[in-house]
Amino acid sequence: MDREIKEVFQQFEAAGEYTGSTPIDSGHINATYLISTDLGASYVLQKINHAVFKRPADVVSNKITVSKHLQRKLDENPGSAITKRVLNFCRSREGDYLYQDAGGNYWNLMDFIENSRVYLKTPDRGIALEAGRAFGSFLALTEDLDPAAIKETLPRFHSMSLRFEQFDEAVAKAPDDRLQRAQQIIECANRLRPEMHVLEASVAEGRIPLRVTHNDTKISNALFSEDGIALCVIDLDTVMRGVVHYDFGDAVRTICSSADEDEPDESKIDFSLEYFEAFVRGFIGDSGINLNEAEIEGLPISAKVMTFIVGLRFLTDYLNNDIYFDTRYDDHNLVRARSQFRRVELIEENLDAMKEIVGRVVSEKERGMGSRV
Ligand code: GN1
Ligand code: MG
Repeated sequence: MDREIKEVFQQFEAAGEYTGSTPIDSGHINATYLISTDLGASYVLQKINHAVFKRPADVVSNKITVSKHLQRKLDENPGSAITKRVLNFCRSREGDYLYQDAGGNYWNLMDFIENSRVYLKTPDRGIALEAGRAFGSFLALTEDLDPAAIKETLPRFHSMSLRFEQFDEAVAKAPDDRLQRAQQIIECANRLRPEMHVLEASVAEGRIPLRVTHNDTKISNALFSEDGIALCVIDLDTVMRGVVHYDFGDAVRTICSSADEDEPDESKIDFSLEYFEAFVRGFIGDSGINLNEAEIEGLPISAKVMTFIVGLRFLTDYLNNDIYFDTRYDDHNLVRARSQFRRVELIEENLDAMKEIVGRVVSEKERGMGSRV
């Protein structure tokens, strides 16, 4: 493996000689490696899972379009932009940002942002605030990027109808043992089904503007400095056209809890209103994002819907014998699904308080008050 990684790395224009690689395994789809070199600079090498991303060239094209746009914005407003750093992709020796090896695998390489770290779960409200700033400013800075410049790499990615179609199909074909172990949670998904289409319906009504969205705003996709300042949003694989709710809702799923995404012990899964308020202050109050009334109105419920959709996808994959997400043990996808559905319950319990917080932060923003965390 090490030899393969070294050979692929050498196909890119990078400074320094390869000295070693370590897998970074926080992602569930693509394989990612941290590469070290004799000159001290490090790189992140990514193998794109082309069973999932059928057009890897489009994925890389989106990454380049967005990161070049962000870099331009940062250069124009060095003082005002919250994003401190932007991903920088390296060209292959053939001049493209994407390299295809003899085995048909697709790779891309980017600079590692030095002195940075990620969190797999949220440690405190300062990180929740900073994560809100990072994901909110990603949307603020891409507000003037024409969504038509971005390719639709995973059609209907956040479509609830599609996810239920896939779920129903999986239930029909699932092996008996898995069906049995998942019985309770399948019932839970079916109970919630009618109310989960609200976001899709309001998008279809056309009151919510389409913009460039990140679409995978979990806490581990923000990069922080050692002293807890958000530096950059990473993992641009799923950047597509979307609505603010995709990013806001999915971010709440992991940022407003101190539990791991796959926490198996339900009693350890919390929902923190304190983190939620900090996150909202960062996302709406500090980021420079512009939201219309319909967008604001849908924010709290989007947390419930987006957390549910991820849970439904884990459950579907469990019923399909784990063909999509990487798993580390037998029931991993089932545990992940339960953990998301527990969060859905907790969000439901806190929905009124969440609406109040969003309303308060929006009105403070209108009155020109900044974040007060
Ligand atoms: C997957 O591969 P990764 O970990 O960045 C998934 C997201 C899910 C996420 C849940 C292309 O993201 O949609 O929200 O797992 N990505 C894809 O952790 O399906
Ligand atoms: Mg991702």
